[in-house]
Amino acid sequence: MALEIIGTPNSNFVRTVRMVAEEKGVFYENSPDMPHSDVIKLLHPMGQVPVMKHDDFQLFESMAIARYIDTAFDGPPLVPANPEAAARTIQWASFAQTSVDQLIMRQYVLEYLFNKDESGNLVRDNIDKVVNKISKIFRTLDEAVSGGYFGSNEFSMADCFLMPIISYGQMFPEGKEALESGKHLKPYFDKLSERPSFNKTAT
Ligand SMILES: N[C@@H](CCC(=O)N[C@@H](CS)C(=O)NCC(=O)O)C(=O)O
Repeated sequence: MALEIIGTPNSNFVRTVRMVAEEKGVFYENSPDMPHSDVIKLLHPMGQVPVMKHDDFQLFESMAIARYIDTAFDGPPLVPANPEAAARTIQWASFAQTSVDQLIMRQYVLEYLFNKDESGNLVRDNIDKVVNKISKIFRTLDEAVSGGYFGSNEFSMADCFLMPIISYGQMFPEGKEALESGKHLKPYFDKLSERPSFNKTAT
């Protein structure tokens, strides 16, 4: 059976693992189930997406899925072979999956998308509490991509974790300004936005 990536395609983490599959040239199907749907609750203890099936092998957690796709299939490796370079790649991928995702996606983007009052107007309270942290993490990211890619001078799995988050973050004013105020991050974002793996996974 073909690789099946399960989860709504507008999830940044679903996009990450799809980007990994696209970069590897692996054929896959994307089933667009929502978090906490009956299907997902059977496959992930917290009802989160993405989850993956490959024949009778099942996985949850985007890092595990990304590593599986990278190592179980042919195609360009997305984690270098050298132990130090590999650890560095996973360091930045994990940083994106945890700290960057928490701040930019959970505490900023989702607030813009869903925290509305009864009349449908944006409630900014939580956004205003994190704007300084947003600027700071964008500065960290700006420095981290100064070699051309995320923590590296070669494309890697870390870029697959970062790009979907930056893509969402720059849709809103503070994120856009933070992206554009750095020296390296905007050129990085523009360059990687041209990759087929990024375009084919856009929603
Ligand atoms: N650590 C998980 C996080 C996955 C995650 O947060 N997915 C979001 C969609 S982007 C989700 O399912 N949210 C619903 C929830 O957390 O209840 C991973 O890396 O796969």
